[in-house]
Amino acid sequence: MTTTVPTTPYQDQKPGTSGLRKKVPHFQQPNYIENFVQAIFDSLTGFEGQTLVVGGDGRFYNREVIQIVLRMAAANGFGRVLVGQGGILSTPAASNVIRKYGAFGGIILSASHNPGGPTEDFGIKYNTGNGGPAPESVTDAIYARTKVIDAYKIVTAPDVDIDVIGETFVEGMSVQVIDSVADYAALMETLFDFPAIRDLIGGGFRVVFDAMSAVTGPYALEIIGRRLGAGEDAIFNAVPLPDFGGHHPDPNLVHAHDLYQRMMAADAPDFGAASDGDGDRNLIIGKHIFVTPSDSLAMLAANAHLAPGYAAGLVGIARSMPTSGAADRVAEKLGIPLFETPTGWKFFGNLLDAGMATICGEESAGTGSDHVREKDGLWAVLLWLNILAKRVESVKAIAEAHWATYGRNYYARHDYEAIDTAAADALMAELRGKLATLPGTRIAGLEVASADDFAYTDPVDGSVSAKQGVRIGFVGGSRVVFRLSGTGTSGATLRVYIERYEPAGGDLAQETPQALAPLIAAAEAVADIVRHTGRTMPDIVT
Ligand code: G16
Repeated sequence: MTTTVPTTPYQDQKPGTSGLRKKVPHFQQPNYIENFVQAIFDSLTGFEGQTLVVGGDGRFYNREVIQIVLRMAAANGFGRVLVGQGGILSTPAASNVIRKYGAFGGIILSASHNPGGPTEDFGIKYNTGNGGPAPESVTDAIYARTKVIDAYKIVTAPDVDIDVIGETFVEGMSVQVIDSVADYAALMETLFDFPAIRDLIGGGFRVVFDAMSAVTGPYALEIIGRRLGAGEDAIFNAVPLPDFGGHHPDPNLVHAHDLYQRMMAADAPDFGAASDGDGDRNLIIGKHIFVTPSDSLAMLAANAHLAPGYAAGLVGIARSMPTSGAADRVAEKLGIPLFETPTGWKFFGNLLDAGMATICGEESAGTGSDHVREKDGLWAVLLWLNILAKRVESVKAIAEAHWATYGRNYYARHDYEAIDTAAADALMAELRGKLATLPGTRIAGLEVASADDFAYTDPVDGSVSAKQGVRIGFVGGSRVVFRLSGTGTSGATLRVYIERYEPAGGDLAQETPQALAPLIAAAEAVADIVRHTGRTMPDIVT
């Protein structure tokens, strides 16, 4: 039986960089989930009788919310829902399921790399029929609806057993619980040379993967552990836990420190990797060398033709604005376009759909391609392994050869987390206020060549996204970029992106902190971070 339940709106349900993310207790307020889900459905048309995909990264509250979504999808008229077994679907796997089964869209329950648990983070994101995050036009419509919503629709029905593969019905709507891994693993086999990777690993090449007690465990066990023969012992923290074992499932050098230590040890394996809460991010560490996400994008693009799925070459490369310019040089050499988009994977969707870009990447540890419409952590790992299998060189040798050809973009991101929102806004406002006067002046000894607030005009639909980050470029090609994160859940997070280009033939073997020291000083001088935030050090350096 369908009931229309009166509700009152919340004013804070504005989706951020990637969906609505809040603390679990916030989501547990009366009707908070129901309002948002109904606002999603109210913003869509034509889904009656269609298929919805639902899954998440297994974090705390995932199962409860799935049951609510099932009852509301039935009440709103969907014909079928595909649910990952146990409620598990990595974000790229969900994107694949949406595309493969021609679904109308999908609801992905994740707060990505943010911690999980009863007092930690939860998130809801809507993806459209192309498998990608809803564009701003849709998220804006959802937000507008949340502010005035006065009722939601739900059926009365018992919980569906989402642990058993098979079909059940909720008030006439089919619910199919599907294997979380099978479709994704099959897709990966079409893209990469599995026999070559198997031979590499069989020949003694040692691979380790840290699933960080998050969603990629089952995927990595099946693909890397079994199909590629690395064995189950090669996968650490392989069981998805609702609280990620109390850890922060963010594959960076701080939160994947154990992996880093292991890869720097004398007897390190040849290749180490990790993924995040929902499986869309990646960390790549070769024996004794960390590969920055920006470099990884460039190196993957330069070598992608070695994988069967990309043997025909790339049509274009896209990167988010704060991502380093390393990929630009690869695009230039390949004679293909390079697109610079705002932060947020959703901005790649149009380029991928229009066949204008094949590979995309972001400094925030996201890389992916046109195989789905999300960034894809395991995809990046497998492409690296495919390249390693074909080049039969170490990660370090590949990286050094790359820099020798293209030059090196020394790069770091400094995050100042949970700072006072008003202080962060003031810092950005002050910066914006002086942009026009900066070119031609010197900051901490460096001459400013350009200063602006990045605005993007989508080349496909002409939509404009303004105020996407302050960029200050220096003579010689170095730059610092400032923006506030759109994914944090406590106060504001200031991100400072620092990049210095060293051409081929220059000093390519410096330590990154030393290479960037003058720029770090310039960032402080121009933004007055200490004065605004009271912080003398970033919380995280990646
Ligand atoms: C999301 C987005 C990414 C973005 C990242 C960081 O990733 O999908 O495009 O780069 O957030 O965004 P921000 O700098 O605004 O915090 P994820 O992995 O959290 O879904």
